[in-house]
Amino acid sequence: MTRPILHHYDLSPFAEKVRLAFGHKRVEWASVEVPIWPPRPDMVPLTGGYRRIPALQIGADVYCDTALILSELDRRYPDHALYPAGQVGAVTAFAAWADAAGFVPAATLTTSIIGDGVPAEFIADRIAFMKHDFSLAASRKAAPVNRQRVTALIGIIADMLADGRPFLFGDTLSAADLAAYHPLWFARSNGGEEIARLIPLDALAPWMDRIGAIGHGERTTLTADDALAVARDALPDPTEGVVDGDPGSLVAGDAVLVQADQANDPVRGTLVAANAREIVVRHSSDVAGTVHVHLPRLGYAVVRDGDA
Ligand SMILES: N[C@@H](CCC(=O)N[C@@H](CS)C(=O)NCC(=O)O)C(=O)O
Repeated sequence: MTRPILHHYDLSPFAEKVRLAFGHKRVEWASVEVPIWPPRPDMVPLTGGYRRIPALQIGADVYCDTALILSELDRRYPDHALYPAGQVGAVTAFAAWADAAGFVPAATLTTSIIGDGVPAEFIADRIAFMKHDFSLAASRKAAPVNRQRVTALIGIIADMLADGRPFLFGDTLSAADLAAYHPLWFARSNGGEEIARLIPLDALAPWMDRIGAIGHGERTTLTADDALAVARDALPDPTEGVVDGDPGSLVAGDAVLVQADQANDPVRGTLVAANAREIVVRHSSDVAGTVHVHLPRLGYAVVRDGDA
């Protein structure tokens, strides 16, 4: 099977979800290190404009957003399912909520401690892209509100684990655990001892340690140039299973723009297929050749290019 390639940086909480998924499924993968702030000239030709981290490349297919990346990993490596049978909907909905609830509050509590060491370029980029200020001063000012938000997340996780179950949805790890875990992982790994004052994690420590112990599977390193060559030398997989049935009445062959609800990094290309779970767009460039860019349906809208 073609080796999956993860475009990411080590500090990325969302990428940690996928690295742990590789560990859980015992998958061999290749790591392409991406700069922590753009420009990302070697990644964007593969994603058609999506700039966020991580992106998963398998040959000439590129999967954006961890929600879809994890379900694609389940499709290709069904053992140790992250969306367990009978719980797919509940896990998907919980994970979408936890991703949104935890990431910015936990990251901003962390920068309220370490913000002085954060490069000015990073702060300026995230203000422009996310309209969010990670500077020390702004993070400290926002700390009381972010503590409340993270406390709510921790309370829900604690409630779910209260009956002694090892993972949020039962005996096995699911995408729900990874979504609830990654913001707390980032805070615990980067916030030093002081983070315990802002985010009391003691009650969740056994659950977090259980997840951390999964590790990242077998990781090798690949250059960005080599990843582009992999895409150029491959053909996208047939899109069987993703039937032509877009609820917005678009059809395969239309020039489209796929826009996230919560971020401004639209993907441009030609619609290949779309259904209730996934949108597939063809994108071509000299450096990457023709790729299929896959995005989740939940949280994204596809419109005719020019109508946006
Ligand atoms: N919904 C996306 C969110 C990804 C995301 O926001 N990732 C962060 C890094 S952890 C990011 O891309 N930040 C801006 C950037 O690096 O350009 C997912 O699940 O993959």
